[in-house]
Amino acid sequence: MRTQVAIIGAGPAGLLLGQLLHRHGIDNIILERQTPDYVLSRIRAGVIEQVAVDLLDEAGAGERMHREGLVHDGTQILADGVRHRIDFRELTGKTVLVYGQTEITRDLMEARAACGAPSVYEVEDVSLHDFDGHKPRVRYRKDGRETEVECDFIAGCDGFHGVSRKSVPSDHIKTYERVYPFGWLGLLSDTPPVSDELIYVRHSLGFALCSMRSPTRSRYYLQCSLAEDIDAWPDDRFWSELRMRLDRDARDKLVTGRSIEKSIAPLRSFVAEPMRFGRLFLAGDAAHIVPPTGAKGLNLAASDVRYLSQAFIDFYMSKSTAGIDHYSSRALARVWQAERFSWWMTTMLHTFPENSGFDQKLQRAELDYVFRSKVAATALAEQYVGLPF
Ligand code: RFL
Ligand code: PHB
Repeated sequence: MRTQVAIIGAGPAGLLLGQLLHRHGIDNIILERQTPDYVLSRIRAGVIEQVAVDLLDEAGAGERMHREGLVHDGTQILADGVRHRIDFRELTGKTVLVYGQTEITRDLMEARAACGAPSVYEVEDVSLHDFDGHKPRVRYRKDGRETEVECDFIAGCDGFHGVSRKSVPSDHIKTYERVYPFGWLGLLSDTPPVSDELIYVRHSLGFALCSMRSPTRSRYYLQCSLAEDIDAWPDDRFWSELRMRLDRDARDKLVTGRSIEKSIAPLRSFVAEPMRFGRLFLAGDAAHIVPPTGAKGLNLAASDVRYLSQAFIDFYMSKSTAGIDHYSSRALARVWQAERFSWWMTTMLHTFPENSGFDQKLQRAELDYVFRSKVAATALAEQYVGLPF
């Protein structure tokens, strides 16, 4: 089998890239380890920046997002019992859209099925070959049958645990990592959100986040210990712990109900450099991870895809290799800005088990600065809505 671009992974990065290339007449195949239903069952991102909105439109998959997505003009931070509002529109002229990763993935899957571009789900033992030469190949097994795909380029969009990054010899790649001493316990429920804006909560018991997917579906998170067992968190315990971290107004408005999903995610900052190895290109979580506090993971995947799709389009349409040659440095410059912002938001809002009194005072001073200074609030808002390209 032969294609122009072999894409590993059908998460948002792989699906978006595949759709953008297809619309420019560039052949591609997507190879995914899981079933479509499994991919759609992972509850992840909820907040998207303009870059992701624009790319979904370009991919021809933005129609439902515009109909159902919720435009958010600002966000709220509840710190030690007092609520503050960061007005994105006033401070930056921009807004974000609340539209779940599940819905984005579904829209992209449907767009791909409608145009007949090939995706192979439930592939096993994907392996990458000869990407340091001119004729890379990808091998996989499906239903016991081995297949080899010859291609011009491989796009590794297979997330943090994927095979692409691991296929690079260790002396060609450098990784940077910070693992945080806590995780997020998330709960999804068909209950109306407690507020029409997200509320980021700093509390001595630990961070919490009130988010949403729609006017009738809420997403809540609690900072938890990494040793936490999900079975030790029946819904009632989750709701009572959340209530303790909220203010009076939110406590009064909170509507609780049966969870439809509950999971624990560890928090990590991670970057692999470079993001290109000959004819293999990494994009999205395969190359970098941010803690979710800044809502940047999916948006970074989209910004990588913006650079990478343009690089391939320039290569095939105008025989230019400039985009390919600069892909890694361009993507990484944006990645490190998002890494810094996500680390900063995480550090400012969470309770760190090892923090001394001094660290806690600094954390409080940092927050006070954001609440009192328009310049500091603007810096937060500018990064939250997405830095300009
Ligand atoms: P994904 O989504 O992990 O997709 C990778 C795909 O590759 C497949 N795969 C393989 N396929 C073939 N062969 C192999 N060997 C393979 N190994 C893996 C996997 O099955 C999968 O389908 O990566 P991608 O596309 O780069 O997308 C990244 C985003 O999913 C991620 O950054 C965000 O979800 C992060 N994130 C958030 N991002 C935001 O922008 N805004 C948010 O509000 C936000 N909230 C979140 C988040 C992530 C969270 N968790 C669970 C880590 C909230 C949470 C709780
Ligand atoms: C979510 O709705 O899942 C969400 C929103 C904002 C974040 C992280 C997660 O910062």
